Formats: sequence, structure tokens, C-alpha cells
Amino acid sequence: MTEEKAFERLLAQEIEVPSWAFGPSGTRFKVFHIPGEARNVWERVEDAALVHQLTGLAPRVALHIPWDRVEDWDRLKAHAEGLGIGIGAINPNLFQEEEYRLGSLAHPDPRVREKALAHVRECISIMETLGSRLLSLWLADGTNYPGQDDFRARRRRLEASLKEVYAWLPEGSRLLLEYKFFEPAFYSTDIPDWGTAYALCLKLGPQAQVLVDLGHHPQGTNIEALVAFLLEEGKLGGFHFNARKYADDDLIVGSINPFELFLIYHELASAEEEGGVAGETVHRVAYMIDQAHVIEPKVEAMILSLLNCQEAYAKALLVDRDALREAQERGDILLAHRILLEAYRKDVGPLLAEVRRAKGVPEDPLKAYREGGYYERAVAQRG
Ligand code: PSV
Ligand code: MN
Repeated sequence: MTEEKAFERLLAQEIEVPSWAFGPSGTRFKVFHIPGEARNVWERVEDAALVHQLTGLAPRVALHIPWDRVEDWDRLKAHAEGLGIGIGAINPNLFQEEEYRLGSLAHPDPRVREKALAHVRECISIMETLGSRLLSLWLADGTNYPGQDDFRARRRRLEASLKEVYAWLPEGSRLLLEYKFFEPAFYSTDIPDWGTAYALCLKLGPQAQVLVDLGHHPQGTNIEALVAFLLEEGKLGGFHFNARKYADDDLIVGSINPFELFLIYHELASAEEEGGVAGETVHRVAYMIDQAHVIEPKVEAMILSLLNCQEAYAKALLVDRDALREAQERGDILLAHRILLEAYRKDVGPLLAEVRRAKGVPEDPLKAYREGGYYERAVAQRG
């Protein structure tokens, strides 16, 4: 693609940020309090808005319920809009109540499944109040020991529960079903992989699609290949961007594996250039970040995350896809490979500076953040 066309695409790039990335978070060993971190949902929304103001990339913030629950949803919506951002996906929390020890939507006890379903139903009504179109569903359901529960019975309970959820979805909204191959369950997970999520989404219907969280795969999984499969099947719903080294590490996206991020964007950019199912699907993909910064300053971490995505997308847009196709058709393995490498190694700095000028945001958002005194003000106000 030419730089002119890439410029247009980059202007339209949007990635949602998660409210939970701005507040305290930690590991099971320790929650370190990072100076200036947001103390409540109002401040989390303020931080998300600041990130958008400096990058022009993140016009919506995702909420996790009940972490972000407020009495007056209209007030929260007005607060966000007043700061220049909207509310994105609503994420029900089905893993932090005592009752969920053996699962939520797949729990053996119908009363617990009912409780979980009631929570999802409440989240759908919050979506309606806030004008959100996305329900992102991740389940911690699974087992820790062989024999603990019956796999097929869990599967039937899960499917029945998901069908109830699906039936409640408002028109024009989507259920994004997230998978994760382990943790917190250590022996089996009820939706461990993209194939299981895909099979469930097929059963549910067109409003159900798969959510790919980059940290939720076994080591060595070829994420770009599964992204291509889901695009081609019309079932790629969205991403939770982050990076991992060992497990679900929730590190800054692109920090560990920038080439993988580029290859994922290459699949997306190539679908954007096509018609057909993949082309239609890619235009509705919900790009979201899902990170929990444990030791690093949070707003700066989020700005860097967005810039990493912007850079990966820019490089992916510049892949010479006609030449690539030709090389692929001729079976010229190493030319095809080099065409990708060439795009990956391009200096997209000047192009991105132009994009930022056109968006009216600082050419170097990280520098602007560091020099603008935002961090110091947050520390002074919030401690
Ligand atoms: C689970 O690890 C997950 O990726 C899900 O998306 C949750 O909603 C999110 O992290 C926050 O716990
Ligand atoms: Mn996630």
C-alpha cells in the first residue's frame, strides 16, 4: 500500500483502553501502589481520556463490572463524554465471588449458574444505558483435579448458559467470547482455546464472535495464523492486546514480541484490502488493550502500548502485498519472507509524525506526557 493510503488508514485507527489498567493491580505476591494511580472509576476514566488526548488513538474506555460500578450510570457517561471519550465494551466479572469457586456459567449448581446469569443480564442492561455495543465475556471456569467434574456435563451447562446470554443481546450488539488455556483453573479450563470459543460462537449465532487475548495461548501458538482463520470464517470479534513471556503476563503490547504484533497486523491489513467475509469482518473488529501494569507507571505504559500498536499497524500497511502474492504464487519462499521483513524494518517515524499532526496530537506523545507535568500533578492530587 502507498504511504498516502496508509496515512488514511492510520487516521482511522482506534483502540479501546481498559479502565482496570489505570488502578491498582498486582500479582498474587504483592500489589505495589504506583504513585498517581487512579483511585476510583472517575479517575480511571480521566486517565483514559488523557491517554486519548495525547495519542488520538483511544476514543473509548472499557469497563469491568463490578469494579467500575457506580450508582448513577448517566453521570459516568456524561463524565466520560465531557472528557472527550466514550464507553466501550462491558466486561462482566464472573470470578470474584465466593460462589464461583467451582465456576460460574458451567458451575454444577444451577443456583450459582443463575446468579452468574443474573450478573450478565445486569451487565447487558448497563450496556444499554451506556450505549455500549459490546459484551466481552471471559470465564474463569474450569477444574483443578482430574475427576473433579464431568467435562461433558460442564460443556452442556456452559452452552445452555451462553444460549441464555445470547438471547438477551440487544440488536446490533455483539458477544465477544474470550478463551484462556489455563489459570485460575490448573487442570482444565472450560473455554481453553480459540477453537472451543469458535465452536461455541458458531452454535450461538452471528452476534457471537471470538475475542483473542494475546496472552492466553500456550507457548509457541501461531496467533497470526489463527487470526487469519477467524477472519476468513467471519468469527474474529476483537482483541485484547498485551504481551507475554511465560504466561498471562499482561505486559505492554509489543514489548516482548514486536514482530509477532506486526505479523498479526499484517493479517488484519491484508484482510482490509480484500472484499469477502474477511474484509467485512475486519472492519468490525474491536481493538482493545487488556493489561495490568504491576510495577510501571500506568498512564505512560498505556501511551506506549498504543504507540506500539500504531507502529505495528503502520508497518503492516506498508507491506507490498502485490509483490508478496506474486512471490507466494511462484513459491519463492525467501523473497516472500523478505518482503515482510522489509516492511517490518521500515522507519515509519516520519509517517506517524504526519498522522499525529493531522490528528492534532503531540508528535511525540510520550515526551509530551513526561514534559506536561501530568504525572506530577496526579501524584500531588492522588498521592
Ligand atoms: C483474564 O485473564 C482477562 O484477560 C479477561 O479479559 C478479564 O476480563 C481481564 O483479564 C481482567 O481480569
Ligand atoms: Mn483479556
